[in-house]
Amino acid sequence: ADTPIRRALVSVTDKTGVVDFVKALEDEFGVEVISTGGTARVLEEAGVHVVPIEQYTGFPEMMDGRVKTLHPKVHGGLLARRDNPAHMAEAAEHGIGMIDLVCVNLYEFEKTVSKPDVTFDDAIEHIDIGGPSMLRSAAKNAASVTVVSDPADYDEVLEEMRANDGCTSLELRRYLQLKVYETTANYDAAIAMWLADRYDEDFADDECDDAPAMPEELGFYLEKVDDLRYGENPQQTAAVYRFADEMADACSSANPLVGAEQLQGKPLSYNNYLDADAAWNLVREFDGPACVILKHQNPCGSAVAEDITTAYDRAFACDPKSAFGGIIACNREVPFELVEHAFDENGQFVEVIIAPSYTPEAIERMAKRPNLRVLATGGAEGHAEFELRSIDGGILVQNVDTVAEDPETFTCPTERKPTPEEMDELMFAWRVCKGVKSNAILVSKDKSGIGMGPGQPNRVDSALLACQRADEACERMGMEKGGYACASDAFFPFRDNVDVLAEHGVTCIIQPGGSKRDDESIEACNEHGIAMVFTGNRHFRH
Ligand code: 93A
Repeated sequence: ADTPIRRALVSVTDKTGVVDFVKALEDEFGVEVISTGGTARVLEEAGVHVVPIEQYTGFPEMMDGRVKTLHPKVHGGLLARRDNPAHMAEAAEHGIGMIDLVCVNLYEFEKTVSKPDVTFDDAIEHIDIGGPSMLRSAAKNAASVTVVSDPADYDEVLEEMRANDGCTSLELRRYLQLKVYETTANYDAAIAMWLADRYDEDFADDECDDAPAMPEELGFYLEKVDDLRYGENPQQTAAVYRFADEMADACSSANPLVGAEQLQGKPLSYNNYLDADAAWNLVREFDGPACVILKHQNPCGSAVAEDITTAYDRAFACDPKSAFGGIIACNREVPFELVEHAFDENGQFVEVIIAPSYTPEAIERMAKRPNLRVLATGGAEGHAEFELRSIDGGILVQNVDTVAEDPETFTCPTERKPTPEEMDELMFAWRVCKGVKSNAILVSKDKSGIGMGPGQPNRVDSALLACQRADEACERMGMEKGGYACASDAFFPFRDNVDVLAEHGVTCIIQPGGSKRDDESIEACNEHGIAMVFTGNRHFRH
């Protein structure tokens, strides 16, 4: 049968509700309450009398409070099995009284380490040892001991005691027991994660030594190229593999990214690989000299020009802010001037540059930026036949999106037809748009992708973003706003997209067509004097 609670130990950092709780324990149930320094002070100040822990154990709190409750009189009183005569005899022999209730919440470790200027020592001091020890001792003995680790449970404990002559039910004790181990598990996990980060910062070398090893059978198709420092985030281990044999034939292009020669710089990271791949696959689509600057999978700068340095300059001018920390991809040999423009004194920070090749002068100049990763692919031709993506429990395989874009097969349903110059511009926008995450809207002018609206679930938002960026670019470059070409990776479901684009000075549009409401979009174009071209195929990129 349950026995009433006679003695409690209260030691809390979060003092919410503790005064009322202890008052009730003492006044209503005559519980003897033992308490630690700060908690005792708060209670005494509120006029609640408690037994100081040092009086109870006969030991002072010591070592800056590191040792206050770690004592056999505490842990013996919590762990002794009340139904075990030998336990009870040992307790009596050593003068250990039973503690029936523990009310503890812990030093605020997570709150402490979330402060931006936290020191290592300060964090360590906020690792609670005595608190979790008491919680765990009491929870282990939940058959007899009530353990309260959360102020939210004070009322329920009191209510049960009121209803049961000062006892709690086994059901409640078991619930509180479970809650303790969840609490201490989370507490230790937070400590371990924080320490792991600090350890990496202070000691980790560049390689993660436990990068994922592919199952052996896959070794037939895949060869490990390198362990990566980490994956998309530091808590993820990672490696890069290359396709072998027939897989290589199907899933690699003539000039693949994996296998490109790295001329200098730190090893590529996981994200570098992903972004370099997206940039490289986009820039190689163009026949003329083209440059793409890519960030987080999207081309924030893109241009085609008479020479590759001009293409770079224009791509950079599209959005210099976003270009910071980006990936530069070129489809022509990179000359000295391009490097000079990209990396002058106050030049931008670039993660990776990828191109078919570099002139010797360019290579010499880039050596002044030893961290810059420089990749030479040897050429820009070709596409893989298939691409693979992993999903939970399997992989998706599809042909690479390489449909031949033949303007002869395009149609123009609007009253106004695009001029040859507009058609040229539209073809450029259409190509870049293919490299933008869906829903993708790309606004261009003078063969520069100055406005990008990537990855919005709502196409109108993509259109708005793209137009705003384009207007900003014009302002920055002192160009007149408007006169834009616009590409959309998929059809317009409603005319609202056209209206938004028209408002911002788009004069021609290229899109797949094929919506049930194409008529509405066509009508909107006619109202605004916009020339619209239907390609008949779309280029989602998820
Ligand atoms: O420093 S400790 O790890 N050593 C202990 O022996 C100890 N006993 C209780 N921390 C310890 N506590 C913790 O002190 C409790 O978990 C509680 O969070 C806090 C309450 O201290 P005070 O009553 O002095 O405010």
